[in-house]
Amino acid sequence: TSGLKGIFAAKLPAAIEEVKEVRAKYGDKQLGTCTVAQAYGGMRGVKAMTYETSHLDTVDGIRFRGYTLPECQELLPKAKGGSEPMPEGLFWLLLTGEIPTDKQIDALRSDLAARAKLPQTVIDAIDALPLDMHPMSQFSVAILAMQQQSVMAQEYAMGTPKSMFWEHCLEDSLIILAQLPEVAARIYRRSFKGGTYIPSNAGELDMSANFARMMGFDDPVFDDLMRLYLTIHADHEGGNVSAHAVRLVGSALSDPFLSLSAGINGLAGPLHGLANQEVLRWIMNLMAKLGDKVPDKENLTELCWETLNSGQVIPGYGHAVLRKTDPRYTCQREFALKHLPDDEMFKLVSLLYEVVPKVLSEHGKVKNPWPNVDAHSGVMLRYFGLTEELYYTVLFGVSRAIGPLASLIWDRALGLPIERPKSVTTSWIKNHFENE
Ligand code: FCX
Repeated sequence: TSGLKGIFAAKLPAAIEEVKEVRAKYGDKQLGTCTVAQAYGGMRGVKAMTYETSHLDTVDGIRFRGYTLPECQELLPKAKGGSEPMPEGLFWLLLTGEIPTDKQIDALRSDLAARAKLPQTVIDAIDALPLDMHPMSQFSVAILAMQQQSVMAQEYAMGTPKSMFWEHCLEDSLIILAQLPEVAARIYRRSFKGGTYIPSNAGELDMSANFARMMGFDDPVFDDLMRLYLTIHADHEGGNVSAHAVRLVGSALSDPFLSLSAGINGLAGPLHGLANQEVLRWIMNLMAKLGDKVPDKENLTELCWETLNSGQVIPGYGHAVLRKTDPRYTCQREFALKHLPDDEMFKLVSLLYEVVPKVLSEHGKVKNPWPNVDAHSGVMLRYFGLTEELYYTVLFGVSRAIGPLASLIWDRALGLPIERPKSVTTSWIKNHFENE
C-alpha cells in the first residue's frame, strides 16, 4: 500500500516499546481522579484514555499530531489548482505522524482508487432503503452493508493472531476511505436528486473533488471547500462520542466497518454532529421570524433568548472541552471572508458571533459560550448550492472516518485490550461514603 503500510510498520517497534516503557515507568501514577459528580456527569475532564492521532487544547483547539489547523492548511499537500489541504494527506499524517510528500499522496490515491469499486451488494442494500429515511441512518446501514468486505473479520475467523490485526485494520480502513465518498454521494443523489447518479472518477480526481463531482457539483471553489471541510472535521481527540464509540466497539475486536457504523450513529445525535443540520434550521427559522426586519444585535438577542426560554440549546455554540472560539470555526470564517463576504446568511452568522456569546454568558449555565465547528459549515454549503441540511452530517461522517480509523489501527497495533470501565450503583456510592 503506497509506502503507507511500510512507513507505519517501520514505526511500530519503537512505538510499542515506548508504550511499554511508559506503562512500566508510570503505570502506577495517577492520571487524574474521578469524582462522584464526574461519574454522573458524562466523565467530563476525566483523564482515562490515551489517543495518539490528535489532542484538543481547551484554548488553542485541535492539533493533528501536534500541528494546528493553520499549520495543516499550510503544510499538507494540495490538489492541482487547489489551495486547501487534501484529507488523504491528513490520514497519512494522523497514521504516521509525518507530513506526506506529493508523491506519497499520489501513490496513496492510486491505492484508494484500486479499492474504490462499490460491491453490488452495497448498492442493492442502499437502494432497498426508504427514500425518506434520514441520510445518517442510510449512511450507517450502508457502512454495515460494506462489512462483508472486511479482511479483519475474515482473518479473525481463520485464527490469525491478534498481533497482526493492525494490518487488516489498515486494509479495511483503506477500503472504507476509498468507498465512503461514493456511498455518501449515492445517498445524496437518491434522497434529493431523483436517483440519478454520476460515476466515480477516483483514478483522476482527489477524494474531495471526486466526491463533489459525484454529488453533482462542478466548481473548483466548492472542491476546495470540501477539502477544507473533510480535513477539519476528521478528528477531535479520543473522548468525543463518535471517536470514542469507534474505539469502544473496536476494542471488542469488531472490525473497522462495525466500529465506524457505531461512531456514525453517535455522530447522528443533535448534541454532536447533527448540530450542523440544526444550526441551519435554526438560522432559517430566525430569518423567517425576522421577516422584513433587518437583523441587528437587538432583535437577534431577543430571538436567542426566545430559543433559550423555550428550553432549547442554541446549536453550534458551546463545547465540552473547548473554552474559546473553535479554530475550526475560524478557518471556515476565513474561507467565507475570501469567497462569500457579501452573502446575507454569512453576514447573519457573523452578527450572531457578536450576539450569542453574550446571551449565553448572561444565561449563566454554559461553560463555553463560544461557537464550535457546526456554527459555520451549513451557511457555506448552502451558498454553493448544497441546500439539503438533512444531509450535512453525512459530510461530517465521511470526514470523521479519517481520524478514528487511523486511531483504531494504532489501537490494534498497540494491542489495546477490550474497554471495560467499572460502574457502580447509586446505593453503592451511598454505602461507600456514608461513614466517611
Ligand atoms: N445553548 C443552550 N444551553 C447550553 C448550550 C447552548 N449552546 N451549551 C451548553 N448548554 C447548557 C447545557 O445544556 C447544560 O445545561 P443543563 O445543566 O441544564 O444540563 C449547561 O449549559 C452546562 O453545559 P456545559 O457543561 O457547558 O456543556 P456540555 O459539556 O454538557 O455540552 C455541548 C457540550 C456541545 C453538548 C453543549 O454545549 C451543547 O448542547 N451545544 C449545542 C449543540 C452543539 O452545538 N453541539 C455540537 C458540538 C460539537 F462541536 C460537535 O460535536 O460537533
